[in-house]
Amino acid sequence: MFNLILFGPPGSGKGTQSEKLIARYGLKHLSTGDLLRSEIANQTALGLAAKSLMDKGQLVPDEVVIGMIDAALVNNPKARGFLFDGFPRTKAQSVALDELLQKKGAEINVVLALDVTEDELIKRLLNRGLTSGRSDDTKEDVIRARIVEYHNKTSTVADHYSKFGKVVLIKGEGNVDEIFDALGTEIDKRLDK
Ligand code: B4P
Repeated sequence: MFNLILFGPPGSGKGTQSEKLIARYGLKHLSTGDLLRSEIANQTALGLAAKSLMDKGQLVPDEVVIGMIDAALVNNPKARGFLFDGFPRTKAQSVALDELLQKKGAEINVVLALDVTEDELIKRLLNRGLTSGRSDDTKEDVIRARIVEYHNKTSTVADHYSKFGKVVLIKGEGNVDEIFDALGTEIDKRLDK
């Protein structure tokens, strides 16, 4: 199995690059943001509880997203690997993910971290908010709250995987295809091993 975390702040291009990466490498895409938005669209109890947090730019509780990922791993026993997009977002989620993969005799092979300046993140998300219909993309104060959550809680995920030498920083600004090529180069190096 080949398991990849696409890491970075909100708006860094995780969703954009994930679409291209799963098409090239045949990995199963697991985006906790997409899973949560699907719960909201279906108006489940979980979705309604998550929406009030997401609308404020806050993270959803660890046990909720860990449960979703646990179920997704169980439901995809034949996957050749997973691309984790927007997960893990806390130290507890990282530890839980490592344990879930260990049960499958697998591990995270690499964490590709997209590096984008804060001004560019805000510009991209406000721009996406014009068409996405996402309530967390339309207000600048909510976008800033998401970036604060990222610095306070999510950046520790990179520290966790750095200890194992698994984090590679990728320039996340510029042309989408050039960024995709840079990500692909790092994946190919590891797939060849
Ligand atoms: P996510 O759905 O993960 O949303 P995101 O981080 O904002 O999106 P992403 O980073 O994928 O966007 P992209 O850059 O592709 O999370 C939403 C919310 O869900 C969180 O705030 C939280 O409340 C909750 N949540 C999700 N997972 C959770 C977890 N594990 N634990 C707790 N809570 C969780 O796109 C941004 C824009 O940039 C797009 O418009 C795109 O077109 C543009 N763009 C991309 N690349 C570009 C480039 N190179 N140049 C110019 N524009 C570019």
